[in-house]
Amino acid sequence: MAQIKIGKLDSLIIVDMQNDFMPGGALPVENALTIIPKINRYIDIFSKNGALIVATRDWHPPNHISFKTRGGPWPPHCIQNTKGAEFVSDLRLPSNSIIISKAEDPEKEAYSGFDGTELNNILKKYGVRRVFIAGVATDYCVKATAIDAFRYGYETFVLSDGIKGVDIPKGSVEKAIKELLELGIIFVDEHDIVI
Ligand code: VGL
Ligand code: ZN
Repeated sequence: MAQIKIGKLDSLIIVDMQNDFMPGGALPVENALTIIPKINRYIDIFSKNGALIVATRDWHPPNHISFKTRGGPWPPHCIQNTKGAEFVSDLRLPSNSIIISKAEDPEKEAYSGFDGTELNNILKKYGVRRVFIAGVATDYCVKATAIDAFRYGYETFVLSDGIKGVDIPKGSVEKAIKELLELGIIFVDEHDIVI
């Protein structure tokens, strides 16, 4: 068991905890509601210790290329300024959280929170060295965000008890976790964090 002390050079990155990814939403992630209390606990721990809280959101125009209506793999979801794109109301995001909107270009899929956004510049500006990633979906946006964080030079942790995947196609969650581990990304859970 690791003993990780959270501090000012750390960032909690909460990926896409939006209504459309919850059960009943347009692109539901099974059991995604169950990680909300856990993520709220992480928010408490990280903010108490002065870490930067970041929340990414999938923020598509209505004609996004990833939608089935345009031959893409996904039903229309997280359309800008709709209820489905709002953060889950039970998520206790602090008012000073950094919100990163992504995948806004209608012609380009962007799973990573770093892709086409200011996220790397913001993390650098705050002097962040380690990132801890939670949210959905393990096999898409969590995975892509973790890989980019690692490539940009951040020590990258995935919070294994704070993620859920879509597993489309079947086996993609397991494959994603294997890929992240092989790259050098570290999986930890609440027990590894000193409170
Ligand atoms: C996501 C599929 C499509 C995600 C976003 O947040 O992981 N997955 N758009
Ligand atoms: Zn999307």
